[in-house]
Amino acid sequence: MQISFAIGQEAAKPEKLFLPDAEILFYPGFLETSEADSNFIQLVHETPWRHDSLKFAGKIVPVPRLQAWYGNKRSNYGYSGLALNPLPWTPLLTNLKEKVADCCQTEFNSVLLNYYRDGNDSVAWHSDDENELGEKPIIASLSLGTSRRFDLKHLNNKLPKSSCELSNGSLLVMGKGMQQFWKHQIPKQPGITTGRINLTFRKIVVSA
Ligand SMILES: O=C(O)CCC(=O)C(=O)O
Ligand SMILES: [Mn+2]
Repeated sequence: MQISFAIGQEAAKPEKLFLPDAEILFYPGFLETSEADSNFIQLVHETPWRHDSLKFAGKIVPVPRLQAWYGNKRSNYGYSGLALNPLPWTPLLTNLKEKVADCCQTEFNSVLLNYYRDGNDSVAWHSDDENELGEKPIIASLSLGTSRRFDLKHLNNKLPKSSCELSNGSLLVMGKGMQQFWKHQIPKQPGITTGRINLTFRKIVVSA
């Protein structure tokens, strides 16, 4: 069975998504469309996108999207054997970080940018549960450009899967329980020919 979230169009009002064992809020119109559009274009052009490859079962596989990692000094991050050193904050990313932090009433020291060039780009099922994110991370996910489907599944496979559309300018705040009990993915949607950028603001726990 599949349940979908009912998503309204009202700006700056969160919708609480009801998922067992997790806190998750969705702000459909977090950014005005015109601001989201211009931020998308600026980021496509000014970001030094990297196209990494990962080793899976002895094979080198290209990551199916482009990425960039920005943050405070020493907020190094890694997943699946890939080490990312942060680029310094740009004026646009600093501005977005402050807006998102204000909304979430928390601080972030880094942001991962994913650029899905079209519907063939994706991110596979995973939880953001790396040690450097701490035990109960708050991860705030800002979407720019073409809407993409975001799927969620509980680690207990008996619960129904959920999904929602991450639209241009929307903010999804994943809180307590999300990385511990749920996995998420952006599936491939081959009919989509236009791009999307996602920014996940995170707080890396920097050891002393
Ligand atoms: O693109 C998205 O909405 C999700 C990205 C994601 O899950 C990640 O970078 O960990
Ligand atoms: Mn993730």
